[in-house]
Amino acid sequence: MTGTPSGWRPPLLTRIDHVGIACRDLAVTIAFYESTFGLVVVSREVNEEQGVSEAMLHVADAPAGRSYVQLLEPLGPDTPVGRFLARHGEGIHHVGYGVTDISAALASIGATGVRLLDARPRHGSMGASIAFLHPKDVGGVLTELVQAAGPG
Ligand code: V0V
Ligand code: CO
Repeated sequence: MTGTPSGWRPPLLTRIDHVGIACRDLAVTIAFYESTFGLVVVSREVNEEQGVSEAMLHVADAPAGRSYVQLLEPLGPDTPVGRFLARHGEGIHHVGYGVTDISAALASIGATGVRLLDARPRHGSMGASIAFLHPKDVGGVLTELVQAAGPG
């Protein structure tokens, strides 16, 4: 054993995986991020379960994995991002944090009393497993846990 303090445990969150940004027009917003920041789209998907058409733009390679900007256009008004746009307009919708074991992270975080919007992981961008925490229990921030797909 190394000389870590008793009670120390490794952080559940290993990196910022992505910042999710709600927009009205995905193509227009992608073009803005490409031309203004030089970012590159590495994935575009429609996720019916989450009610979004989304794009991932690669930002950096952190030690624990890649990080992205996720641009989100709602598939309709009666979806999480559709309701968010109606209420708040365009802007930051959620923060997605990397975790190494999403089921263990959900169990640990749920035990603290934070409400889990997803008791079990769901299908996320690029084959990741994702789950959301209630923004009212995380200081007003809709928080997503992301376990990236393994190699292959
Ligand atoms: C709503 N609220 C938020 C919020 N959305 N607060 C912070 N950040 C947000 N993004 C607040 C809102 O202002 C209200 O507060 C309250 O929550 C209830 O709002 P609502 O209009 O009733 O909204 P609902 O019915 O959409 O419920 C909100 C939640 C819902 C967060 C429960 O949107 C949800 O389950 N989201 C998780 C799924 C998701 O967002 N999927 C899209 C991304 P006041 O005004 O009452 O105080 S998909 C994705 O990221 C993928 C696929 C990926 O990364 O791979
Ligand atoms: Co996300």
